[in-house]
Amino acid sequence: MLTIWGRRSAFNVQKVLWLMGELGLAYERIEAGGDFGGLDDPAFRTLNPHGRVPLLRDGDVLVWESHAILRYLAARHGEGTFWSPDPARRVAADGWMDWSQTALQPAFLTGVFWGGYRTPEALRDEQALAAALERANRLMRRLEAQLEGRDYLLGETLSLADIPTGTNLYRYFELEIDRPSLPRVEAWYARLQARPAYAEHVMVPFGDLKGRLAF
Ligand SMILES: N[C@@H](CCC(=O)N[C@@H](CS)C(=O)NCC(=O)O)C(=O)O
Repeated sequence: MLTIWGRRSAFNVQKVLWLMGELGLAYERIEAGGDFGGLDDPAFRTLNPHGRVPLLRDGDVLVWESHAILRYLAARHGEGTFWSPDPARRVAADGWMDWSQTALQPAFLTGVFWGGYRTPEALRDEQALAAALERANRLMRRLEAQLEGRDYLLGETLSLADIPTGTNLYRYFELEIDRPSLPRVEAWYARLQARPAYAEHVMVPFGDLKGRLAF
């Protein structure tokens, strides 16, 4: 039995739950983080020394870091769909996953979502927020370019490349922010929204996070 620790409102947890849904995996989810707390408990720290969610347990195997979990689940359960034994086929998704973690997520999730929505108005650095939005919009235009002639980032079917990048879209399109024209990204987002696992695990209202920097 797979066990996943993490609250449903956590962006990094949502990526993993979405993939688990796509793979049709059965699992137990334990609430952790945010108002549920528990991340500093010694018992949790022995499982994940970093005190963060998501955390996955599969028998004796413990996996932390959302992208490590995505790759682990894809390798274990997604051969032929989300995983290929051929490194040359995997690497395209790897690139977008790492780009999402190191470029898009810092610009959008940290810079715009945290810097804007999660920061109380009086504490906001408007200049930094505007710069982050510009950066995020520029990166969204890269996705727009990649989607030319493709339904999903790597072609006709959903792949690991779509999971971390696509998880940004719900918040990106829900926030009241200036966005450039992104018709292909919007069409991609519509395709993702039509997937039951995306609707269930990523389209999670985030009103309880407004103006809250505590976690
Ligand atoms: N790089 C890590 C980041 C993990 C992380 O920071 N998770 C956040 C939730 S998205 C967390 O644990 N926050 C503390 C909390 O929820 O209380 C990953 O991708 O798994």
